[in-house]
Amino acid sequence: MCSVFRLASAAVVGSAMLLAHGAASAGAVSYYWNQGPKQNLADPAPPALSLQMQQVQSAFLNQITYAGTPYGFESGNFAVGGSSSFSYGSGATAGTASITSGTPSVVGEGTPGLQLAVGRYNMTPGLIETDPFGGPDIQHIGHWIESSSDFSYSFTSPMSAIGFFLTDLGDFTGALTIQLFNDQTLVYDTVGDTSLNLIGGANGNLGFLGLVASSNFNRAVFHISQGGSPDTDFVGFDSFIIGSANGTTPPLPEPGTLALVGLALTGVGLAGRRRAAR
Ligand SMILES: [Ca+2]
Ligand SMILES: [Ca+2]
Repeated sequence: MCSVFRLASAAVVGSAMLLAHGAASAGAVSYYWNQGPKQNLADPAPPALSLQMQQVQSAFLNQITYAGTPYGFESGNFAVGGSSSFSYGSGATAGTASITSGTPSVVGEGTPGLQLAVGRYNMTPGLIETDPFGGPDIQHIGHWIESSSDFSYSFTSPMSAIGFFLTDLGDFTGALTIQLFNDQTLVYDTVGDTSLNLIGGANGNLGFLGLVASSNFNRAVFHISQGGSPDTDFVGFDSFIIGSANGTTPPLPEPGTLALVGLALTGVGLAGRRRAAR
């Protein structure tokens, strides 16, 4: 009932405002935008973000608290073919995100046979090529994770917000759905989120998805279905943000508030009847 109230009021403001403010659904508020293909796939630098992309990302970031910078698989142990695990948070919220099912791999510059033109690419800004000859450098630049099949991240410290860039979604009719769990309890499922249009597009398209859940989760399941042949539609993921809802989302109506509204309506009705009686 509460989410119905949210959706009813949000529908009034129009789709553009919906995007900028996030769209409410059972379990989470979702923020998604896809700005279409990267124009120059041979350029290792991340593409400029469109205004709408920036607005959607900012709207998500405004609702959450997170520590550190987005996790972009560049430093530490994120060599090509290496670990996809990363640490997040600080203090009491510090934790580790680890792959607990599936096999997304860290790829990027230095991946044998991989051409940038396949459509997935790094979204970590500010990286500088240190190889003076411009050749592949395995250790330092331009990494992301990608997969064409399901995988899961588990979080040692439960959190309530997750955001990341998506590249090359749906150019071969693949589709992505995401489920957030707290242990075995389903917190949120993109499948039931009618406010979320998680579409991809042409080769090299760039999306950003942010989810602010209404309760904590400790596992995120990424389900990639293949519309065509198996393993044809790979999806890239980069710049993960793991955080907590900061409580500035508009509060849902409390039962007490609804009761007061009910009383007020009853009062109006009584007044109307009294006037009619005169
Ligand atoms: Ca990266
Ligand atoms: Ca793809």
